[in-house]
Amino acid sequence: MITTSLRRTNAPVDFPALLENIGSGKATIAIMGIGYVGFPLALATHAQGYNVIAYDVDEEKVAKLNAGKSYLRGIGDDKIEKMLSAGRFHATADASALKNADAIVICVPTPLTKNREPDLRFVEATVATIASQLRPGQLIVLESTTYPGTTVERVKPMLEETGLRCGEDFFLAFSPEREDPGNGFFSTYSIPKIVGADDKKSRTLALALYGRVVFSAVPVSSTAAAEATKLVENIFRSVNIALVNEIKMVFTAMGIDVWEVIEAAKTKPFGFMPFYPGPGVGGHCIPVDPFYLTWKSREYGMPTHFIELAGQINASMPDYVISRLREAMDKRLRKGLNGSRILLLGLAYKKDVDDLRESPSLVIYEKLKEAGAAVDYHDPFIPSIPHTREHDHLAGTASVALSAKSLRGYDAVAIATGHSGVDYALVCKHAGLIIDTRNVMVQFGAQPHVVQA
Ligand code: SAJ
Repeated sequence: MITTSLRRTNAPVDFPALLENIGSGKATIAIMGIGYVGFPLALATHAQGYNVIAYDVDEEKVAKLNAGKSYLRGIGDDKIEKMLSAGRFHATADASALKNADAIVICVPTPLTKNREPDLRFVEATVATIASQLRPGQLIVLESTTYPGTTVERVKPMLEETGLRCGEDFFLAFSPEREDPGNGFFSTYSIPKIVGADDKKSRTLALALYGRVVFSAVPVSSTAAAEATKLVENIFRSVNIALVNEIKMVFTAMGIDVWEVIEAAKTKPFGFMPFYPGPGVGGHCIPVDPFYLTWKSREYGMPTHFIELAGQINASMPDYVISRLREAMDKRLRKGLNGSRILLLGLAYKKDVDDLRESPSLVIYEKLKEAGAAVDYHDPFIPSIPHTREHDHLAGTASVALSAKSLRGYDAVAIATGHSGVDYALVCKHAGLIIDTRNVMVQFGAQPHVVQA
């Protein structure tokens, strides 16, 4: 650890040179956390000519990157090989490499603790690593989704403990990630990027970086405004998904097809945005991010009714799906769940991704087993269940193949994720009872053995 006195040099930072370096693409950019956010960002910064240091604590990821091997669906080995052959790219787990970076971008997870409170341990560990190497003339950007105030209250003090001053010796900004895994339409480059900083120099440098890496860098007045923007984006989704889930339950009780109603409402050319009911809400963002604001708002004595109610409704959907399954089996098969055989179609948290994080399908899977059902799953994107924090005892369970014979062997098939590429005609033809949470079966017209859930 360089002592504070040594770290501070009296020579002022050559700000114009740093700005020119970053703005022209000649700079070295370190990206910390090479996951679903950091990996695309490394590609996007490299594509703009920067020298990219891909830092990750996972030595296996580092070795794969340096060997030109991808570990993320949607990013082929060829993309890494292209970076390696162009040079200007190196992966490392060695923090001392950070000293060579003109800008360091933090892309590590921000989950919730078991008590559903912000868990900033990955951010804090990463900032501590940066602080151990921080030198004058570096821009630090936090991209991880977090509550308003994190950059100023948690990140900045840790970096200023080195004796270096924010806005003078080093520079600090917040720019929320907007990666949407599996979205084939928008790329890192084509998604506008919010950029917030709390001093002019930091904002100028951060805008110079993102202004080159993405097609539109959108400045906001502070890091808190940038942190808040990302939360609003995802709270908006969580609340609207919960609303449509509640409406689904009401209309189902009324014998109205909520999917037909949404399609009809979509014909309104203004003032309406469709959301669709489902078996619950998964992923690394929507079930998590809103509660970062709930937690912070308590500090101001402000309630967050919508956020908490939306979370409750969305979290209750697996139980609703199972109640609809029970009802249908009771009425049609005169059978309970105990001792039944159920096939769960789709384990991933959303269509056409291989990501299980917070997936409601796993909750449904566990609850069906607790009810005494024998449960199999079929998911073309998940050949076998990987290790997960909450459902680790399911790790290694394999996806079963679909066949006329196998389908006929189940008391019911529950469609939880509407992946493309599944033979739904085979399912429709051979499954005795289908519980459809994604309206996938609508393509076959009204089917007496299909129950919306
Ligand atoms: N869901 C519904 N009904 C809907 C939309 C989603 O039940 O109408 C469910 C999905 O099945 C999934 C969960 O909600 O289980 C989350 O879905 P999502 O479409 O929000 O997908 P995410 O979690 O990948 O969200 C990301 C977010 N991106 C970032 O945070 C950078 C979100 O802001 C994006 O808007 C979203 O992708 C997107 O639009 O795809």
